[in-house]
Amino acid sequence: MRRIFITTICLIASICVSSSAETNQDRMTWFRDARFGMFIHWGLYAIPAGEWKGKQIPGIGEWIMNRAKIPVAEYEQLAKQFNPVDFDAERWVRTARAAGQKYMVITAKHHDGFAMFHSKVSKYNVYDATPFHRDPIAELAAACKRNHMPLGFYYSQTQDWHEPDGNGNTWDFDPAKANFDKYLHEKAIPQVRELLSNYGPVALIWFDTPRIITEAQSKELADVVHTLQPKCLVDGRIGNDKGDYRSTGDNEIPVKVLDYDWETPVTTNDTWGFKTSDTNWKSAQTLIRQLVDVASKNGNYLLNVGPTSKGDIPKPAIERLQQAGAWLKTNGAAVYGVKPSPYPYEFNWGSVTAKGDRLYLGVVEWPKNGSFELYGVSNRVRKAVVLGEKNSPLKFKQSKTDGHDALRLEVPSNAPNPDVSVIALDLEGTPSVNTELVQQPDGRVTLNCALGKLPAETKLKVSNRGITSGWLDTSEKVQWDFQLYRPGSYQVLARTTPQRGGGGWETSLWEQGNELQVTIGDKKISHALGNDGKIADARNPLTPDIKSQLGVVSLQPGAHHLTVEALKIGSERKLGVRLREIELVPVSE
Ligand code: JFZ
Repeated sequence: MRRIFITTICLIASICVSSSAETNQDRMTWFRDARFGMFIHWGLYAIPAGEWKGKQIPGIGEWIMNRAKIPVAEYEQLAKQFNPVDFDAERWVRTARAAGQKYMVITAKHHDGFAMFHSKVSKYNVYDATPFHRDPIAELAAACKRNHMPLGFYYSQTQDWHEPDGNGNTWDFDPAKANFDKYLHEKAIPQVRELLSNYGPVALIWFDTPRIITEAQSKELADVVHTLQPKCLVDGRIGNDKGDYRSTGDNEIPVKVLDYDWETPVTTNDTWGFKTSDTNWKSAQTLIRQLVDVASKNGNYLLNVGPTSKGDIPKPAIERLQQAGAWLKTNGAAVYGVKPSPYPYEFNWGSVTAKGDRLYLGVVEWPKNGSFELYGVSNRVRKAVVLGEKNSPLKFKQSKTDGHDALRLEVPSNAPNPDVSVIALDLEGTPSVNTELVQQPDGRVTLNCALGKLPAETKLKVSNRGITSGWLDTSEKVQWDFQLYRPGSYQVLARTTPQRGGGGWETSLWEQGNELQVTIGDKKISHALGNDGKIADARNPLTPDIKSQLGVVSLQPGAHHLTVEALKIGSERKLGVRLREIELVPVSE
């Protein structure tokens, strides 16, 4: 009797688990361990590769149909030329594997509406409409299965420039007549069902540009995914907060640890889909540094490649992937399966990750004087080593200087690794660190707006990167508490960030005529924001900040409270104060 009861309970429980009762937490496990994935943007747009009728079309390659306003009837003709004879799914998967990437995501259908899989829902697909007459998604799924590589599909659920009822094509169709719900139910959902029914286990569906999708529609779509494959993840761009995890803006790395699951999609050059003219490749060093930094903030790094119309991943991308793979071979322990940094803020020298009783210090700026210092670790350190170095462990000393924990490591005078050198610290117990904002060993105090306090009634918004927007009113303020350890004179710097323009740094916008006031205890300084130089942001090297000196204050050690306000706000560009950080830099005697 009792046994029957238990069996029944188990049966009910297992039914629940195998349906959509699979919780978000269950689904996320592999994703949290993976940290590094390969994104593939591949479609008909690889044929024009950025050029239409002899003209270079500005912007990202996969948007060419939109940017050049190519009529559906003309764009469709590209299908007849699509014949990627070099396509070899096994080789792509091996490339990803050798790069240390733990999942792959490929465009099953991008905004152009062309399915890169054999779809029964629409003849506008790679199997039926091209001389290739193969299903690359099926081939990739098989290769991924052989190599135990999780595979996900990008699916553009809202924009579809091929369909009158899809969103985005304003040059062929009248948006006022579009019935988006019809498109969603007659093309998007049926195709998503195909993807989840015909290709084995799907790791995730990467929806994008939610735009006009309603909350009910996003939910319906997420439910379709989770009902067909309870383990399949849905990214945040499904819209209306219905994803299992969130995506940042493209190529955007947040300034602090985020307490939810997230991923940043990143281009290796400046385009997603292949574009012949785009040779602006990020260095392998930049990519490796970003990967470690993203992991330290609890995110995943989804690095894109845009294969050619022949089916080849461009050589510069392959080279960078190989370099990332080589770095990860030695240093992967600092990336895979790690927890984010226990510190809420960034370090100027690099990024921290954690696993069990270990802290990994990913050092980008290696000290020149043979000594590396870290404040705030209260555990006893058992051992310190540099990953990949056969030498004896590093010598170190822990002390309580001026009442705070300080760790000093003796390190080689040259960086062991030019990209990121990883110091692994074995601790007694799981890391316990001081999470207050404190003066760093180099004497600086960095106060990012994402870590500051805003007034209760504020119109200010602070972006993921810690940049304020909407600061158009002199009643606004940002405040911080911090600990200073050393008395002295400090230059007060403001770092503001220009608004990105369409064409890189030269076209970025920066407000003139802002004046800030900084109050620390009973000391007040104010200064107009001048352009005192550009400072590169090591994490986001493409968008440097502008540094402005506000004045010098002399401070005693102890707890301090700092308030920044705007006394004047420039009105020319209506950008307000785009403040990222206030920094105190010791004035050398
Ligand atoms: C979208 C697509 O339009 C693009 O073609 C590519 O697939 C990319 C990965 O995603 O573009 C976006 C979407 C969101 C932002 C920027 C570009 N964003 O939030 O900053």
